[in-house]
Amino acid sequence: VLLIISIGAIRAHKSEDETTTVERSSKKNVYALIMIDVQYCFINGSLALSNGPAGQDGAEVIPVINELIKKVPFDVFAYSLDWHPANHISFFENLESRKDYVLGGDHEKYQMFDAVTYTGPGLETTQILWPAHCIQDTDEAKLHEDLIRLPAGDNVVYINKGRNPNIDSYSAFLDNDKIEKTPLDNELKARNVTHVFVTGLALDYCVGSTAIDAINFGYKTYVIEDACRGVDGTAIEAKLNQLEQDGVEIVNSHQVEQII
Ligand code: VGL
Ligand code: ZN
Repeated sequence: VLLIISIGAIRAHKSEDETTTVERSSKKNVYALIMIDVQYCFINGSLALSNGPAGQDGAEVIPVINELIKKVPFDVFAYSLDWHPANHISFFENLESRKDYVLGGDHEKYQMFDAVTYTGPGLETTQILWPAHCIQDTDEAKLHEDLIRLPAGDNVVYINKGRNPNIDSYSAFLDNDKIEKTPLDNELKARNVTHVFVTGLALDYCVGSTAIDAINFGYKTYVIEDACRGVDGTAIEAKLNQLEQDGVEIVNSHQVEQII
């Protein structure tokens, strides 16, 4: 038995080395640009970043992203849209209808932008109470018209997230409880993507969560800082530092051409 185990161990060792060598010499880098939620709701709509602390102008990411699309030879482009049903759990306006699920009861004490913990059958989540935003098929849920919108196809994917009324989805990969995947990971893996560059809105929520999940799903992950804006304009530096500590590379849009 010992002999068999040790032979197995040697084999495993050997094949591991071989795979590493093969991967190093032949694995091609495939680069994706991910554009998070460049929608009117976050620019001049119901959750406009300009209303946040040290208000930011979400529209400023558009020329930066357009330049990247035009100048940098990305292999794959992914657009996400925050895409909520009207009864979504993240809306402050829906707190009353979900009051039976508020941990500790007492739903009346909560205000817009507070965090509330909901528990109940199939529900266990801490949720910031956002103003109703990005409701499916409304005008403000559209991508901003100035953003270059490539037609969906071989190298272009569109991801609508936050569709489940009972759980939010900051990340374009996974819901906030990390249970249900969107199609993004599979779409990127199907195209052999190895490196992702994350841009868009908002840095401190959907961009950040997408970048962290990208690392967890095995992608070399970059955030292009001048192609992002945040909800809390006072905390951008801190958020970037935190992402860097978590393994994300923070780059400027002008550096991207040298990386690819
Ligand atoms: C977002 C808050 C709520 C975002 C989406 O796109 O960053 N933030 N829903
Ligand atoms: Zn949302």
